[in-house]
Amino acid sequence: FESEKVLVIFVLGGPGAGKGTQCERLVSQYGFVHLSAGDLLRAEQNRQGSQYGQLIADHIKEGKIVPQEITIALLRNAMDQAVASGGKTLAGHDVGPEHKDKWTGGKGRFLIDGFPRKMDQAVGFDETVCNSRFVLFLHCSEEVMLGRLLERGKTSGRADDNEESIKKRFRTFVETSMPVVDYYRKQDRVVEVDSQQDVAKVTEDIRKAMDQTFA
Ligand code: UP5
Ligand code: MG
Repeated sequence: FESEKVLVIFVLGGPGAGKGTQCERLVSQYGFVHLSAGDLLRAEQNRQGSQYGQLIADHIKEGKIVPQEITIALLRNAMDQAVASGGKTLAGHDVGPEHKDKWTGGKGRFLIDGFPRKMDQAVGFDETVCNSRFVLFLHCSEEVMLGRLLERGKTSGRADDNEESIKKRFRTFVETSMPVVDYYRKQDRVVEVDSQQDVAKVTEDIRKAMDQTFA
């Protein structure tokens, strides 16, 4: 796809801040395709014949960042697929008829959730895929995120929703991912929303920021 025709918004925030939840609530209104880097990695981990399965599993359990080449290739592939099919994803999502005009002639718009979370990924994506329009940063305390993730861990089946892995994810977030947010802040490209509020209020705050972009 041609990078100038594609709009990308990065959605960042700590583990359990609510990135996935909020992205799901925004897709239908604005005609986005939502791509979660973590979901793409988990799908690749489970894909028959993947040469990266074990490496991805080990990184996720330890809360470490998978080498950027793997994640960027998965994102690019998913973006290619969505643009080529006019807004459909391999995972079966379709933007729906009311948004088809945003997905014709090679155009497309994406919410990319949980990426970039290390400086080399931010630079690599900018250089090889495209620039993001802005960065939505969901702010939440560790205490609240821990409570959410332990609760979700009762049913999620995620290998990293246990106290030990969660603590490691928090450390990686502070040490490795916050510098990325600060890098975008210095460029004045960050919109910050308090994601400790209830789900609907967070969505409402995000919509205000979105409506300025799409006005
Ligand atoms: N919940 C959500 N919002 C709420 C609210 N306002 N009030 C009350 N409850 C709320 O939400 C988490 C839980 O909280 C849910 O139960 C939800 O109902 C509730 P969710 O929307 O899932 O939060 P999210 O921010 O998406 O949390 P997630 O656990 O997915 O965040 P992570 O960033 O930890 O996970 P991700 O899947 O992005 O990455 C996992 C791992 O993959 C990383 O640790 C890393 O090892 C690897 N990775 C890479 O290596 N490279 C990448 O580029 C990306 C990932
Ligand atoms: Mg998520």
